[in-house]
Amino acid sequence: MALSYGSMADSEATSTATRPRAFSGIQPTGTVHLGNYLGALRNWSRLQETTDGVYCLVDLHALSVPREPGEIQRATLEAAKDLISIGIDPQRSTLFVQSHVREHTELAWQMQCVAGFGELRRMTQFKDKSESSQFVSAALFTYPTLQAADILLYDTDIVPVGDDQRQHVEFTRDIATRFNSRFGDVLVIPEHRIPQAGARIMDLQHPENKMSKSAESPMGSVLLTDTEAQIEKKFKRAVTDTDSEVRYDPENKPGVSNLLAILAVATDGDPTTLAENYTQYGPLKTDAAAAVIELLRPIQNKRSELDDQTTVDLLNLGADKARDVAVPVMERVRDAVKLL
Ligand code: AQP
Repeated sequence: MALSYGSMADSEATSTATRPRAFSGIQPTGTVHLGNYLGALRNWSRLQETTDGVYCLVDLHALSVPREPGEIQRATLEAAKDLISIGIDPQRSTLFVQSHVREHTELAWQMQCVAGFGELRRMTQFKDKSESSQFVSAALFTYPTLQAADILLYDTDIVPVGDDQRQHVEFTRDIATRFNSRFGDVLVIPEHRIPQAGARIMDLQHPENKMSKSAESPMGSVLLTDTEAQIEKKFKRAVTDTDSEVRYDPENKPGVSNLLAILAVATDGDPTTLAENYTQYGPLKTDAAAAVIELLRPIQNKRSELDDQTTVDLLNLGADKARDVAVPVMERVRDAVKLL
């Protein structure tokens, strides 16, 4: 299959050293959902216009909870297709798999050596995930140090993420600053870029929780691969509340506010203003579903054109480009730490 992603020369021409660098990652742990897209991935795609984008499928992070052998392999390929179809251009940006660049785990160790046990224990994602798991791996606990390494290995300026990752990016800044104060001016201190709208899309069945790949009910998450009928059904069954007033009030009316937020982000509107158009939940659900179907249609069309081999080739290209940046940064760190 012949898909055109431009030439290498094109990519070099657009990726100039003067652009700020954006880095972010996603776990290949299931089909990308609407929360991932509106909270992070749409921003990744847009930032390609103004930044040098480095986007990573963080397969090693996915191993921090028990998985069947082979599960992550397939999911990584599918997640790569998701990212390409939402608009990440593997020629213009760097799209790669974390485990293909060994420097991530080496830098993660250096980060563990400057991170405090107490600060890791305060991470809300660890608290949430460890409470709901039977087996809590050491990797789940040190997860933010590997995430810090992912970011810092690319001299990253901007980290486009959803609101749930705010604390991890703050932690990255803290430990990078600590590392620099011990070893010299080695690491670039990054900033998060969290969208004003869509930063926390909630589960349609449990609107008090964020939409998540590991959600209990499949009806709570809208997947990028869902059919029109599935999307309509999920919105129709979305949990609202007992009274029937349509108002944007995330604290007191989380379900309705989530529907308004989704409709607003999908149509570039404002949730409070949109609420004035509705007196009942039914039409709001119908309109939110229709807007999401329109939003996802071009992504789904593009995804159907991608095959496995093309995707693997593009990821290999990405790994080469990622190593070009990561290897010298890791050398800088080794030199600063001064081992024999
Ligand atoms: N609900 C959300 N709203 C807005 N942004 C979100 N993100 C995740 N959920 C929402 C952003 O998506 C990027 C990738 O995050 P991830 O790989 O951690 O995906 P996940 O869906 O959040 O997965 P879980 O639930 O944490 O873990 P698993 O895979 O175990 O189910 C990030 O930028 C995140 O902010």
